[in-house]
Amino acid sequence: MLNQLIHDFKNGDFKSVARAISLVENHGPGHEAILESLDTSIAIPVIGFTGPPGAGKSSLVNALVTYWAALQLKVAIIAVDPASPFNFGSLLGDRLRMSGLFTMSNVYIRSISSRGSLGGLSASIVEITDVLKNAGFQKIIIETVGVGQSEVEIAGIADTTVVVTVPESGDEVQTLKSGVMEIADIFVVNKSDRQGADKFAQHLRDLSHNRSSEWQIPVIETIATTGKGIEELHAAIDAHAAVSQTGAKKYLLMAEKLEQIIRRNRMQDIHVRELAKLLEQEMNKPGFNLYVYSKNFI
Ligand SMILES: Nc1nc2c(ncn2[C@@H]2O[C@H](COP(=O)(O)OP(=O)(O)O)[C@@H](O)[C@H]2O)c(=O)[nH]1
Ligand SMILES: [Mg+2]
Repeated sequence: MLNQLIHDFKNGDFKSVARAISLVENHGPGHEAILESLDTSIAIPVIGFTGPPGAGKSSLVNALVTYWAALQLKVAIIAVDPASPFNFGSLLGDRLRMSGLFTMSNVYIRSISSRGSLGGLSASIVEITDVLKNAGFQKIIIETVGVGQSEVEIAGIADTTVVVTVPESGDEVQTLKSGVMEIADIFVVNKSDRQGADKFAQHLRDLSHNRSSEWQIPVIETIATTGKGIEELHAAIDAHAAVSQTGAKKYLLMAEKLEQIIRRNRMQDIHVRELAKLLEQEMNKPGFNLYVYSKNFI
C-alpha cells in the first residue's frame, strides 16, 4: 500500500501528494520509507516570499502563480501559518484571495502550521518541498510572515528569497536594513500605486548596491492586484535560480537543509518532562554541573 502511495504521488496524483505530505509532517507510518525513496537532487527552484503582514505576499503569489499556470507550469504553494492559533480570520482571507487558484488543475496549495513545532518546522518544510519536487512540481513557493526568526529560517530553505516591502518612510528602510537586507535575493516594492514608491525603490537599490556579491539584487516595483511588474518578477526569479544552482552556493544551500534535518533529528528524543525526571536523580549527586551533564546528550 505504501509502495502504491509512493508510486502515485510520484506520478503527481494530488490526493496521494496530500497523503504523503501528511504522513511526513506527522511522522506517520511509512514516513521514513517515503523520505528515503525521494530523489533529493532535483534542481527545481524553491522560492520563499517573506515580508510583514499585509505587504501583499499572498496577492503577489496569486498573480505569479496565475502567470505560471498560464505557461502550463505545475506549481505548489506552501503557506506557513503564523504561530498564533487565533489566526483563522486571516487564513480564511488568504483562501478567498487565492480562491481563483483552486480551480487550476496544476496548482497545489498546502497550509502548514508553525504552532508547537518551532524547532521542527524548517525540517518539515524541507521534507515537504522534496516530496513536491518528486511529484513533478516545477515551481515551489513558500509564503511566510517575516516576524522574528521566520524570515531568517526561510533563507536557509528557499533557493531564492523574495522580500516583499511596501513604500514607507526613510526611517523604516533603516529598520529593514538591519533585519532582512542580508537574506533578500530579490526585493519587491509592492503597492507601488502608493506615493513614494519610486523613491523607496531607489533607496533600496542604493542600499543593496553596497553588498559585494556575484548577484546584483534586483528591486522590482509591483502592483500585485493588477499584475504590474509580475513578468519582471518572474524573470528575476528565473535568473536567480540559474545562479543559485551553480558553484559553491549549491552546496551551501544543501548544507543548510542538512543542518535543519540533523538538528531536528537530534532533538526529537529530548522532552522536558523526561529531562526533569532524570534531573531528580542527577541534581542530588555531588558536583552536579548543568554543562557537564548536557554533554551526555550530544
Ligand atoms: N493598493 C494595493 N493594494 C494591494 C496590493 N497588493 C496587495 N494589496 C492589498 O493589501 C492587502 C493585503 O494583501 P495580502 O496579499 O493579504 O498581504 P500578505 O499579508 O503579505 O499576504 C489586501 O487587501 C490586498 O488586496 C497593491 O499592489 N496595491
Ligand atoms: Mg498572506
